Amino acid sequence: MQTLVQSLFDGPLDIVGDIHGEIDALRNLLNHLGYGDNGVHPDGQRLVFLGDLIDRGPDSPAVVELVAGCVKAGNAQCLMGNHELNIVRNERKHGNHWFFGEPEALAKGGPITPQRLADEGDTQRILGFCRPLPLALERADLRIVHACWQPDMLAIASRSVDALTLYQDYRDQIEVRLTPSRTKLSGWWTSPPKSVPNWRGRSRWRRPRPSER
Ligand SMILES: [Mn+2]
Repeated sequence: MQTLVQSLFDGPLDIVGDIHGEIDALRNLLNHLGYGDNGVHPDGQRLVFLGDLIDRGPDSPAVVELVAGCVKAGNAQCLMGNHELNIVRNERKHGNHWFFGEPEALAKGGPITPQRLADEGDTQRILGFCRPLPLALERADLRIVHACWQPDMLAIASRSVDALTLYQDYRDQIEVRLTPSRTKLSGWWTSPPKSVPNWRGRSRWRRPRPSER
């Protein structure tokens, strides 16, 4: 069974970060890099998308359709970003109202880019593509993740098969730690233990070991 940490393609890669609904920029980029339909490259190199395909830009459904076509053809791999996780969680955030078929409200600085709104068919196709996306890809010489390679978390992801379930499990644990009545754990969040070496340089947070709880 495929877990949330999967094998990265061998061979030469082009790695593409946050597209955020900018379909024209994506088409131009793939054309510039020599990719044809469904991500076929004459030299056999392949694409890795880092996630955050959607939101903010004008046409998120078209970006997902293009990337999904490349993945289905075996010419690309794609990670889940936090924006994909938001829609998998059915969570409205600024920039993703298109997914719920609604125009975006005015942003702080004025209207945002007009966005193509998803219809029911788009919604099902997009969820079908996004929900099973892996959180990380690795091979002997390269590891790829959307945001942060946090070894403890990646070890857990490598034993998990569903990002939504993993998120909910960890959300519950975080809630427990943030609840003042459960002070045994919650104190860790406001003052990380001094015994953690290089606390600021390592990562934003990590789970306390049992000895630190
Ligand atoms: Mn992101």
